[in-house]
Amino acid sequence: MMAAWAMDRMGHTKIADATLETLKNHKRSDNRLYECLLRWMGRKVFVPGVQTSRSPRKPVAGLITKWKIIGPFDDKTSNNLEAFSPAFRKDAGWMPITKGFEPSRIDVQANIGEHDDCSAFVRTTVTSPAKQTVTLVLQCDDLARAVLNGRLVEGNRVDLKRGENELILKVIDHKKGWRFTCAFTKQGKPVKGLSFEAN
Ligand SMILES: [Ca+2]
Repeated sequence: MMAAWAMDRMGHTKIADATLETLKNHKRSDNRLYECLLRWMGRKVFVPGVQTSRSPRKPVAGLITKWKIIGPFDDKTSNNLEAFSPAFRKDAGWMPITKGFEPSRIDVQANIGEHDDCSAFVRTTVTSPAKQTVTLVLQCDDLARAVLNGRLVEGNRVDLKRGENELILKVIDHKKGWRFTCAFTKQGKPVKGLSFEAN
């Protein structure tokens, strides 16, 4: 497994893929490590023995994909601004999200590794052409809470101001999978004219 990872790191993608393919059918003692490896390498996750016949998730139109991330943190609280304090630290080491993009969500573990009972923060700058009230679509495995322009969001109706808006999410994982979905909609459709920047 580590050889595949090393090959991938060195840019030998084809050799890494071939090694992963042989590992796929190999009788391994640690499927969880294999799954973790696939995530780290930004590959599609194949987990032997796990039911995969579930219907695929519908793509989310307007899914926001420009994010920076910090984490993991031990804290899983989200009921007040205090719970977001690591995201407001001047020395927070924000990193761009570069992996784990799915049509309906973003895999946190593809970016910061596999962890349980923890949280991470993601942030994006939303530029709106006008002041407007929109719907925040926010889903997470397992929990998420949003802070928009320094205020904790209650419910799913939010006011965007004209120009730049700072959106920070706390995405919380209890066990195993750790993914989130975030979009702005109006009458069920992506809000027109919004742009997003990870900065
Ligand atoms: Ca989970």
